[in-house]
Amino acid sequence: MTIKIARRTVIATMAAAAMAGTMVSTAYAGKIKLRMSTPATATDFRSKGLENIFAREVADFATYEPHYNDTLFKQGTELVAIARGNLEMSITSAQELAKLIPEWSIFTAGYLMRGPEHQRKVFEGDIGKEMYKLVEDKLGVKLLSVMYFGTRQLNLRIDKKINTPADLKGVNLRMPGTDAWQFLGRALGANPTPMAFTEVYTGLQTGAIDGQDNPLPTDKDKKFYEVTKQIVLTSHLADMNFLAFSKKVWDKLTPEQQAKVMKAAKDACASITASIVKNEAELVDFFKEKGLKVYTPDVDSFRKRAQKMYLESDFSKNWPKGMLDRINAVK
Ligand code: KDO
Repeated sequence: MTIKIARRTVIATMAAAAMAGTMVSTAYAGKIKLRMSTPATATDFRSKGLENIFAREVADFATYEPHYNDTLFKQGTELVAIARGNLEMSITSAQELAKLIPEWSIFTAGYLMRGPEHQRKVFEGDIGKEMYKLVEDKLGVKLLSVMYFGTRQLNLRIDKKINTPADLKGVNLRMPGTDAWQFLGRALGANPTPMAFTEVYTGLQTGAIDGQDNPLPTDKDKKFYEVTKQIVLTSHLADMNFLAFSKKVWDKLTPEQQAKVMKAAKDACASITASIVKNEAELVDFFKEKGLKVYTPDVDSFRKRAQKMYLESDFSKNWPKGMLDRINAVK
């Protein structure tokens, strides 16, 4: 009798377990590990926003494990690592996506995106749905949310007054390593040099480069003001990042867990955007107090040159038909 009950009990338990599906496997398998790799520092607004908000909101079923300063994967290799199942999350960019999906290069064009609100409306609307689907289908990466990263400005260690693109002729401007970034450097009139983000401070300190471009909050967080003399407010790219998530991991989550991950991403990215907007507004005075010259050049001359170069570039041949007008039409 005992044996029979035991067998029936075992069968019933296994059937219940099968019906519960992932609930049982997730429960027994413990928390899902979400490794995130970024070249950014631990003090960067994006890093802090993800730790304080995203990590907390998914904590009942996932362990968020950030790796800063390129210590897990080198800048620009994260998307392939996620696609190969060796990484779960990263903070990616249109420039990195464009390397793998040429249509994305439209979002690397200088003077196109107008700022955080424009970015949010573009990527939370049909354009975002279409462009995110390309990434899911081609890379197995799910972009959870856009975040404003700040507007990129020139930051130089040389004294030369910069008013128009002609003034950047021969200036050795560090730009991140992808083709899209190098093209942006040329579109500004400079001589672009590829260099990893984590090497930029030393490059400025030693004179290996004449300058770099990043949003003001990054210039402060990385203390670039210690080794540079001026900030030229070209405002050449309202920059944005995307919280990238492994589709393989996403597909294993329950619908409730997927909803929590999505909400956690949106909450974190909204907070990061607000922090960067607020911080950016205060930083001109900060850099002037640090002894840097901070001034606005003839921005129109930079805008006109850059937009012409992008429209005539090979990049534009890959832009989805009508997409440029659709992006500009988002108010
Ligand atoms: C940089 O290398 O200058 C850059 O700002 C490029 C961005 O796309 C992004 O990779 C960023 O670095 C890192 O997140 C570090 O801030």
